[in-house]
Formats: sequence, C-alpha cells, structure tokens
Amino acid sequence: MADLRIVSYLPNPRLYKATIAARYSGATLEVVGAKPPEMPGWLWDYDARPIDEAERDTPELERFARTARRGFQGKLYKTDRFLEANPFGDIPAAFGDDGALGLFESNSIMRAAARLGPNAAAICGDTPLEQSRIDAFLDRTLLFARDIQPYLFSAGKPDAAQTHATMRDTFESYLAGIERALSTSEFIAGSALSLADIVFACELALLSNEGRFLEQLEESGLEPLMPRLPEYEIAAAHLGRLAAEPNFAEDLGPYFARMGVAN
Ligand SMILES: N[C@@H](CCC(=O)N[C@@H](CS)C(=O)NCC(=O)O)C(=O)O
Repeated sequence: MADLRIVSYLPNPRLYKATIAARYSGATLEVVGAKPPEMPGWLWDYDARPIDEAERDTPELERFARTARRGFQGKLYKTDRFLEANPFGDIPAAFGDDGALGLFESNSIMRAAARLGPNAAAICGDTPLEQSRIDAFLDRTLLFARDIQPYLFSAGKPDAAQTHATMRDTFESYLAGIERALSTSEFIAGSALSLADIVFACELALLSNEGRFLEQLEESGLEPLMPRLPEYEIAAAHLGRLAAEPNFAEDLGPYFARMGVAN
C-alpha cells in the first residue's frame, strides 16, 4: 500500500510537486487519473474510476453530479466521501490512511509526500526556522500560482488583456524575489535543495502552458511571459540546474524543453 493515493488529471505540473518530492523523500505514491477531458467521465472518489456506460444517467450516479467550478465545465461526479475528505472539491486530491484522511492543495499534498518518506529532512529543512523559511517560499509561490489559471483560461476571451496584466505584475514580482533570494544562497530557501525549489519549477512549468495559446495571445496583441525568464538571469540559470536533476526531469522533462532549459 502506498503512503498516499493522489487523484489528478494528467499531465499536471501541480501533481509533479508531490511526485518529485517523493523521489527525494522516499515516500511511495499511487497516482490515479486521466487526461483532463476524460475526468468529467470519471467518478471522483478515493476509489476514483471511469464511469461505466451502464451507470450513465442512473439516479445512483446522478446524485453525485456537481457543477464544475474551475478548470472544468459542466457536470463532474464527486462522491460525498470525496467531498468530505476534500471539501473544496478540487484535484489534485490526496488520501492517506486508506482514504480516511483527505489532503488538498498541491503544496500541501507535496508536503505530505515529503514528510511521509524516510529522507524527509533532506528537502523539508532541519530546524523549525529552516522549515518555516521554506514554508514562506511555498506561501509566496501560491500567490504567484493563483494568477496562472485565470491567465491561461482567458486566452482569446474578452478578459484576456486584464488577466495578462495581472499575470505580468505577479510574474515580475515573483521572479524579482526569487532572483534576489538566489543572489545570496545556492538554492531558493538556503544552502540545500528544498520544497521551495520544487514549487518554483512546477509553477513555471504550469505557466509555460501559455505556449499552447500563442496564437490567441498574438491576436489579442499580448506578449507571452515565459520568454522573459532570461531577464531574471540567476533564476533562469537555477531552473536550468533543476532541469539537470533526474528527480525533476522525470516529470518535467517536456516542460523544461518547452522553457528552453532542458539539458
Ligand atoms: N490551488 C489548487 C488548484 C486546484 C484546482 O484548481 N483544480 C481544479 C482543476 S484545474 C479543479 O479540480 N476543479 C474542480 C471543479 O471545477 O469543480 C492546487 O494547487 O491544488
């Protein structure tokens, strides 16, 4: 039995926070899911699975129908047990203790994947202060991450210019802070690779999905943001260094290639 079971759409850079962390910590993960367009045809549960043809439109299934809120549209099938464990109803969602305990938010699922392994200290920090500094970067990265989804989803839509402007400000302030942090330490949160480096790489990978919307951006007269990464010289070099880590490259290889930092 794995330490954690994670339900997610695939591929998903936010899921990769946990899979990368687990490679360093030694925790075992079981990942269940499918491509994003297939997930509305799944029952979201601890035992997540594709819905059988025979089950469709039955009252037993329809009682689990919920209106999608973010990233999906239309109906999603989430069991009561799924929502009890994961009250915000999002994926990635993780379960421990045979489904008795739910975890949500990709940063927290990653923390669990780090803490559950025998080598947790290697990436979580040794002292309460080191751990808290890593947490500070995780919280700050979440503020950066918050704007990525609306930016990507708005490509080609009437609010594209507004979400682009918000994303641009967030991109600049986050990258400036990371650049400053890396100008005085080898890794983002200090002298050792930590969860702070993992979320940095994974959220930039998510932002690199803007590459799928270049045409829409151009039609709206908007510049993609990731090509501006080299303006933050130290941060860009750091991403290149993380790309050379096999534990990162296993999941993020295609994203590193798209970001121009693959080895
Ligand atoms: N901040 C969350 C984001 C998770 C999220 O927004 N998930 C969306 C898909 S991108 C979801 O599961 N939506 C379910 C719904 O629309 O009901 C994280 O990092 O885990």
